[in-house]
Amino acid sequence: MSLEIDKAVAQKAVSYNLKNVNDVERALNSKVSIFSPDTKTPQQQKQAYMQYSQRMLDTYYDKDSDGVVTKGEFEAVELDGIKKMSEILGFGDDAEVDAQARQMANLFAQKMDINSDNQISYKELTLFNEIADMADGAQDGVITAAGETYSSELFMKD
Ligand SMILES: [Ca+2]
Ligand SMILES: [Ca+2]
Ligand SMILES: [Ca+2]
Repeated sequence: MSLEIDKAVAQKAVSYNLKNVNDVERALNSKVSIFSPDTKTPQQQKQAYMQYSQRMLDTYYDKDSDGVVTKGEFEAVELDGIKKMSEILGFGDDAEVDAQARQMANLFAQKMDINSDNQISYKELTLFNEIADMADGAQDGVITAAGETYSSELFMKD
């Protein structure tokens, strides 16, 4: 495992522990770099995406640490993030906001589970991260939060 991937995964912590407006700002402006100086060939790049994706799942989504991220675990983490963000930004916490957040997290988890086996695999997250990386115009291992948003919008389209 490269130091770059360790560092990138650690840098994402703020996005999964939102506490105040500063955190939200940092999360929305986040930018990680997952390629090392040795990441050169397309195979090495693929390896970096896969390792980063597996580490992200292990670190932030596998809540019961059983080595598997269920669709439910993924959805719960995403819902928590959406709800915290709307709470901090003052979008309120009424039934409508709550229903929208639930719908969004549910749809995202459903689309992320490409093969519909009720688990989110590193392969599925790898595809997401490859698209997120390319969204800034360069497949250079630099993934921005804006790229992730672009990728999730693409995933959630029919
Ligand atoms: Ca699990
Ligand atoms: Ca799956
Ligand atoms: Ca990029």
